[in-house]
Amino acid sequence: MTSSIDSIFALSSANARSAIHIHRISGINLLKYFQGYLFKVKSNELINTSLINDQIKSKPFTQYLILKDTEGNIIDDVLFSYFKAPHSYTGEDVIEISSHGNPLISSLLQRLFRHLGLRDALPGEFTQRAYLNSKIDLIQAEGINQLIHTETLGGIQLARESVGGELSKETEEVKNILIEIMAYLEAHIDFAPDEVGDYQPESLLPLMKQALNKMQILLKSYSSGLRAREGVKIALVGKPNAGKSSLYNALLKYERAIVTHIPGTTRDVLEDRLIIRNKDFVLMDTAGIRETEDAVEKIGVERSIKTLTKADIICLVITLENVKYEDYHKFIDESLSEFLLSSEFFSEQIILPVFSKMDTIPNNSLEIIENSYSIIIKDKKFHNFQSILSKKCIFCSYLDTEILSSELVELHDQLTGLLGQKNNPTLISERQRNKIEIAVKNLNEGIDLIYKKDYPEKISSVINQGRQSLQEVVGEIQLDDVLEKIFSTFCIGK
Ligand SMILES: Nc1nc2c(ncn2[C@@H]2O[C@H](COP(=O)(O)OP(=O)(O)OP(=O)(O)O)[C@@H](O)[C@H]2O)c(=O)[nH]1
Ligand SMILES: [Mg+2]
Repeated sequence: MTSSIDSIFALSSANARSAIHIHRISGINLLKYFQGYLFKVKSNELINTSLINDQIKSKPFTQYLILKDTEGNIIDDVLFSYFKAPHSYTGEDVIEISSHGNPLISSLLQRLFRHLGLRDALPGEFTQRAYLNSKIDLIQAEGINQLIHTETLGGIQLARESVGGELSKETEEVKNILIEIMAYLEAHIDFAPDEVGDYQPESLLPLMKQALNKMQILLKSYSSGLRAREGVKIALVGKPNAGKSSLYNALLKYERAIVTHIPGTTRDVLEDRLIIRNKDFVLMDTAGIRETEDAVEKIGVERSIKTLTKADIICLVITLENVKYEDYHKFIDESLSEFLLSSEFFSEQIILPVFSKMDTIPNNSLEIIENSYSIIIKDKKFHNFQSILSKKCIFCSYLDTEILSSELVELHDQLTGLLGQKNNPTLISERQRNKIEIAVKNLNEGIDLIYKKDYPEKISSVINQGRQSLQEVVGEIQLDDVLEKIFSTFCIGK
């Protein structure tokens, strides 16, 4: 089936000078448009397009051909591919023409397409047609869009999984559970107990809890997915001169931040992408936190504190460079207290103490520091931070960040869960999350109604609302404006 009446075209590759340009066309009976314009390369023999149409079935037709304009002048020699409906991306007839990548050639081709009666495609219109022709569902469409736009390796992995249909399958499973619940309720609304058994709504609770559990796992996957997609955010914070900017540069492997021996060097928050062992991070360097009368530094300190709220991992950089051996314990205790107890901005961040400039302190002090740290964090005053404060501390210097890198990779895995693995579907859009949240709310309401021994009609109606919301996740949406909003974020030609 097809919902479209006109045939569309677009340049699907970037319109820049390049080796090739790919033009895509989708519509009905497409080959007839090209009758009279396609010729064999060597013999210049006219191609009979109706013959191609008769010959091919599910496999695409691809041939190196000459394409001419309305006056019989050669536009270009092209790779001409024809995918016959429904065996194509959109489910309609699709033609893909690979020409030489000169914008001038492409404009000549587009002039011909318009002359033939084809229309310029809107952004995302090919994928929209694929969706309308049931080639993909809405989750897969969103996955395709993210596959193109994501800037991280994690994002690619998640998008690919979405296109693969794992999330669609999981959503469908939950939806089927809700349908099973509704079937039970509806049966007891319509039929007498001697026909369908006694009405025992409590027997539905295990099913409802199973559905709820599945949806809660999905909701959780959204924030882990977001981190994998956008990069886990690391903030380097601490006192002035602790060595934050030096670590920033060492991790990025180039001199990005200014480093001097003067406390208060960094004023602004710096932010860069960082990839360690194929894991995406966003690394942030901040101004050293201290009381200051300097107006500029003050703003820097305020920004540092703000950055903390955005971070997933806070590396609290501490140096024992100028601390006497016997004062280590006291200094670590004070540093942690000062940072943790005076702030109200921690919620779910992981706080990782990083002892810097380790080349300046004796090698044999590592164990002492480790021991002191593990004793200090057990103190009652840090009770509220037990779940976010790392159990181990990290040692590094600007010469050696290996242990820090390994720990960051481990925390990345922890924060992003087991994303990207089979059977572990992840929500990839705010829209999907919103729909699942509504379904969770409906289901909780249904459970409440069962406990209150409310009418089956009312319970069924609430569960039905949840089912509808799940249906909208995969895309059984009637609202055109919602669809338009989704597809308008796509590229032209996709
Ligand atoms: N020996 C040694 N010196 C270091 C190390 N890291 C930083 N330093 C020195 O310590 C001083 C301060 O380093 P920065 O990286 O600017 O410290 P910061 O924490 O960014 O300081 P502010 O921006 O002022 O908050 C500089 O003179 C660095 O060369 C290290 O690992 N070993
Ligand atoms: Mg600095």
